[in-house]
Amino acid sequence: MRRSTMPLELVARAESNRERLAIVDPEESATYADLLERSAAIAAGLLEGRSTLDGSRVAYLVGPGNEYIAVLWGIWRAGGVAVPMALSHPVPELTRLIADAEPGGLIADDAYAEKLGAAAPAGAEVLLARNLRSTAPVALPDPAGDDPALMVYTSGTTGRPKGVVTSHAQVRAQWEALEAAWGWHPDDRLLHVLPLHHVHGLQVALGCALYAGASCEFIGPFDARAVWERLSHGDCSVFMAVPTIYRRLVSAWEAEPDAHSRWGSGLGGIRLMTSGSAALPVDLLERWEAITGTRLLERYGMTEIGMALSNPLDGERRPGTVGRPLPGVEVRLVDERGQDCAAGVQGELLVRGNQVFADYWQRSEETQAAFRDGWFVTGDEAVLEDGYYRMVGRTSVDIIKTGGYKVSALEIEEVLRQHPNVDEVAVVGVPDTQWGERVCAAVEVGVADRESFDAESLREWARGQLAPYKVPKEISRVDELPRNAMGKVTKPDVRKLVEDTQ
Ligand code: MLC
Ligand code: AMP
Repeated sequence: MRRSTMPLELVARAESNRERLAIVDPEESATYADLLERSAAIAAGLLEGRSTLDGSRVAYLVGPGNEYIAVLWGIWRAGGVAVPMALSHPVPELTRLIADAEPGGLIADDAYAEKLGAAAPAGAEVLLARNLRSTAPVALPDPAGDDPALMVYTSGTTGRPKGVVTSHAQVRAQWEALEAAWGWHPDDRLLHVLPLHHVHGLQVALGCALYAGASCEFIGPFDARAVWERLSHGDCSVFMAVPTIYRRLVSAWEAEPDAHSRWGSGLGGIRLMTSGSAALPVDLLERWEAITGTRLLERYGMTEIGMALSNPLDGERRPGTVGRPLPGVEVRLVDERGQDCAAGVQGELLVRGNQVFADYWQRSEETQAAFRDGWFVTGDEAVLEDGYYRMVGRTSVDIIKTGGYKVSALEIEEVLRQHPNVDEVAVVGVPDTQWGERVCAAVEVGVADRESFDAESLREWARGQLAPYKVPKEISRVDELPRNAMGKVTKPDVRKLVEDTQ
């Protein structure tokens, strides 16, 4: 028997907030009533007379704003699995993801229809969001809690990105943990600046705001001055970003002393500013506090688990740490033998709880390998100090975090190897003040091509194949990559070599 846990509690809550403002976007704002009406019409349009999409995946490429949410909710309300695609991805990368996801439907807004069409398999139709309207009301299905809701692609250590499938109950558990911990309230207004194809922008920011009945405002692609101007109005209460964005906001502040009194005047309305997706350097936390009077709340999470650890809303936010487990989350630190670590001893972080994902799409072996005795193995290293967790690194050198995006060195290598002049390549992350880590590559090219090798034209080629944040910022040509006795490329040596040549 299907277990009903009212996964679309989101819809029930929206019903009770009908008149409240849900979305503010540069085109058109929407109340919860508007979102309910639009999403029901989209669901009906997707169903085309069927009773449910029954877990079929629907990939969508839609810019931030109220149409995005209507599409997301419409997919859920039709019983489908929402698969957000990245606006910044070039066609070849979208093509690879769509081929992997095998979606039963594709939706785009007017601005992105051509791009999605170019990435779609031959004969597949791209539905235009604005055309998905049904005039006649239809009965919508009631997905069970265990039914899949969301599939977000994230780079794993195993080359190509994997689809992380999360059920309705897990998605809801992720919102509820943060609602309880961070005091989300219908009177909140979130200023939203993050991409919507990853959990930070989608689940932690947008999802929680709407679950709580709050308002979420989009102001276009991230622009530091525009954010300061918007914050200066004093009516935004919550802001969430990655450290690179805070670094940029600090730079914009420092570059414009004449704007300080105006920009600073609206900060009194802010009750919460959070940082995550990458380590927040203590100097940045301190600089931010000196400018704004607000101490950033740093938290830790991952696509597969939602948010796991957080500094407190009230109480001490300790610089350089990610706090304690969120409500409903259990964590452990284990050594290489799988034994629990004592306080003060670094180990790998394992996580368990209702918000942990269901599986990697069509990768049962990788799903199995990701869990140990029911605990999800994060690949992140941490240490517990005086009751607070501090992140200390990752178990794999092939996972890089750049500007808050997780990228797989192996995936980038696989793509660069397809260039005709590249014989072999090694990709590494190099510490960087702006990006946290910067993606760099060392390439071996054939003897005949060495003289004519041009790193910039290789980067240009890579831009056509890979998401912009995966394109190496620097590419160094080497005669031979460093290898160990077994012939395996040694990444720490590559990193040193790349740093030395810059
Ligand atoms: C853009 N570029 C990046 C980059 N973002 N390069 C490396 N890393 C990034 N993150 C490229 C651009 O394509 C461009 O390349 C050059 O860098 C400068 O671009 P820009 O215009 O200055 O960058 P911008 O578009 O403004 O983007 C910067 C940013 C963005 C910080 C706003 O990266 C961003 O929104 N990051 C947030 C990512 C995020 O939400 N992660 C959450 C994952 S979920 P060129 O070659 O054209 O010069 C997760 C779980 C959790 O991690 O715990 O939250
Ligand atoms: P993603 O796979 O894109 O969801 O990224 C998740 C990864 O981001 C985690 O595995 C961590 O490596 C990293 N991460 C998230 N938050 C933090 C944080 N506060 N400090 C350090 N690393 C973080």
